[in-house]
Order: sequence, then C-alpha cells, then structure tokens
Amino acid sequence: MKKKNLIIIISVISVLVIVVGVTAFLNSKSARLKKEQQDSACITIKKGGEELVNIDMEYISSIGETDFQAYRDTSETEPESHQFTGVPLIKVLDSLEIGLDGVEAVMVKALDGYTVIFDVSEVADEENMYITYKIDGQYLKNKSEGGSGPYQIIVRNDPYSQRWCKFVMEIDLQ
Ligand SMILES: Nc1nc2c(c(=O)[nH]1)N[C@H]1C(S)=C(S)[C@@H](COP(=O)(O)O)O[C@H]1N2
Ligand SMILES: [Mo]
Repeated sequence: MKKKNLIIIISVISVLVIVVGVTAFLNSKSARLKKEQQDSACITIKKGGEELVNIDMEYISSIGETDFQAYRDTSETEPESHQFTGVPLIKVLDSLEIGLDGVEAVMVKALDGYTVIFDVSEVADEENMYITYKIDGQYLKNKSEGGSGPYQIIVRNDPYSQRWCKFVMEIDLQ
C-alpha cells in the first residue's frame, strides 16, 4: 500500500474514533443530567396553604413503591391498560406523620396551573390514589419532553383519567 493511502485510512479511522468518543461522552453527560433532574424533582406538601415539607424522588420511592395496573385515557388515545409504579399518597402522608384529622379535601396543583380537588375519603383509600413516576417501567417524562411527569397523581377509581393530575408540584391538605 502506498504511504499516502495509509495516511488517509489512518486519518479517517482517527476521525471516526473521535466522533464516536465525543458522542458517547455527550450522551452519558445528558443521561446523568437527566437522572439528576429526575432525582431532584420535588413535590411540596402543604396544609391550609402553609408549606410543611418538600419531598424528592429518592424519599418518595424509599417509602415503598408498588406496581399497579390502571386504564389510562387521554384526549388522543382510547383507554389502555398500563402498569404504573408509585406510592399511595396516604402512605407518603403517614410516613411524614401528617394526619388527616380535620382535613376535608386535598388539592393537587400542577405546573400548568391545572388543579384537582379530592375528597379526603379518596385519599384515605390506599388502592385508589398514587403519586406515580413510572409507566411500564419507564420514568414519566417532563412536560417539555411531551410526558405527564415527573409525577402524576393516578386515581384508579376515575375511569376517564380527567382527574389524573399531570406535572404535580404541590399537594395541599385543607
Ligand atoms: N396538569 C394537568 N393534568 C391534567 C390535564 C391538564 O391539562 N393538566 N388534563 C386532564 C384531562 S381533561 C385528561 S382527559 C387527562 C389526559 O389529558 P391529555 O389528553 O392532555 O394527556 O389528564 C388530565 N390531567
Ligand atoms: Mo379530558
């Protein structure tokens, strides 16, 4: 082989190796950033409008996550069965030692201003209302990524999923 050809081949291979390396580096960086974003996503718990505590994904999942099945119905899709992962809201409140004495309603507020009011009896039912963060084993994406997360309140007894509050930021006991 001519020396010139060899130089060309080596140059091409070097460029490819660099491109692959840089891409892998950028991907791992964005995956790490994404994981950090996910981990630091918080929900504020309030009582009568006053902030009690801020909880993150690590705390919520440590309470004891469960998988459950529910039918998701959106404006664009027919009802479909999915497996969700989350923690019953009542368990989160119990673990924070936040009692429901004197509480009548629970107001859930989202990033986009959407607000859903639940009767306290809906919250007390452990198999009904969940703070959810995974669908079919994948973390719920943020609003900006076209998802319904990082947290979504899922109410299994609501067959139309209208009250499944997406992008949950705040839960206020009233
Ligand atoms: N934060 C938030 N949650 C929401 C909504 C919304 O606009 N914002 N829409 C509700 C309605 S009306 C329905 S039908 C379901 C599914 O809405 P989608 O079709 O917009 O996903 O989410 C519910 N939860
Ligand atoms: Mo809707």
